Amino acid sequence: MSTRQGILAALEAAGGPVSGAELATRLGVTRAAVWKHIGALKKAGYEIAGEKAVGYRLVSSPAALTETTIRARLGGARIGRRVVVLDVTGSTNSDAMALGRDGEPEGTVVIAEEQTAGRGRLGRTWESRRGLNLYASILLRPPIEPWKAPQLSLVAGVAVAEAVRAEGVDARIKWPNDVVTLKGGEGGGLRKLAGILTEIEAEADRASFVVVGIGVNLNAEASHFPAELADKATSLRIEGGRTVDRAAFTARLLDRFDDVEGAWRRGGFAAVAERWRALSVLQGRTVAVDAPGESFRGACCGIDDDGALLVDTGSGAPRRVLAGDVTISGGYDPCHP
Ligand code: BT5
Repeated sequence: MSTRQGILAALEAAGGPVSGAELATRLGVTRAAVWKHIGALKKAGYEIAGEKAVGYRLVSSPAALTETTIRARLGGARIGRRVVVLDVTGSTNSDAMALGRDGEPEGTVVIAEEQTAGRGRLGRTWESRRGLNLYASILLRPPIEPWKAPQLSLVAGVAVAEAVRAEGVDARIKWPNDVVTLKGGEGGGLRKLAGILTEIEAEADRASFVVVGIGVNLNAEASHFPAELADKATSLRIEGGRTVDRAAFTARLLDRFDDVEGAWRRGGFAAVAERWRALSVLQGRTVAVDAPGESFRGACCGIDDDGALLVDTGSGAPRRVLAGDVTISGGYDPCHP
């Protein structure tokens, strides 16, 4: 943590005034250095009141995402050890892939205020309007066989859903890579709050690096979505009715990801499967599966410990789906594995 981040973290933790002398002692710098850093933080958009006898008090943080605003709130040391915040970029996933090729260590996160070529799976577009939401890509170097990389989308789904739920919004996961809310309760339609795109660069039997891209709609209003997403997309603001502190949300999400991904790395997908299942929206529903080379319907029986979706088509053992798109096509259906 830099001195500047340290000052910010101390002011945030105090919630009230902290004297310049105390900040200087805690951070091992002179009072003049504290004064200089306070000046720089003010320039960066922080409102900091300086009261003579009592010290400095943080009044408000800037609305823009910055490395300082995010890192000052991070608990974990691994994910977010470096945070690169860009104003505008094509796709943060492309940027993180490029860093991966250049030998960047894992844990670096690329974030942008706006993406001009934000992407989903299979060449689809991710709407990435400026200044409202979160577009983040995490670079990882897990020592895994390439086929396991899609499990990281499931891992990220748990982290996103848990971070959203901490904001009081009932988020669920839709296999493989959507975080959704249920419009009108269990029987209603789904609205997409977040999407995840995991990309990999690999040798034949080992991943070189993996990039987990996460897009979360935070402060978008209904009018910000294009017409074709009007009844498919939602945001934390729409669901919760208040503006989300994007830096605080980002830090919470990265900490959750640190936790879930750490468990996955130590114990495989089996170690996080229960957390995933508790959040799944497909369990017991009739679903239509559109997988590479095959389409079918059946009752969703959950996922196995590799992260494959299990679908009971009524003939023999449930089918294992490793990749594809799933839509809910009916009500609840008992599963007969
Ligand atoms: C995804 O793909 O859901 C993965 C989205 C990943 C986005 C992040 S942002 C940071 C990083 N950088 C990138 O370039 N990408 C990642 P998929 O399952 O294919 O869903 C795409 C579909 O979701 C689109 O075809 C639309 O129907 C819908 N969609 C697009 N933008 C949306 C948005 N902002 N909110 C909700 N739904 C959206």
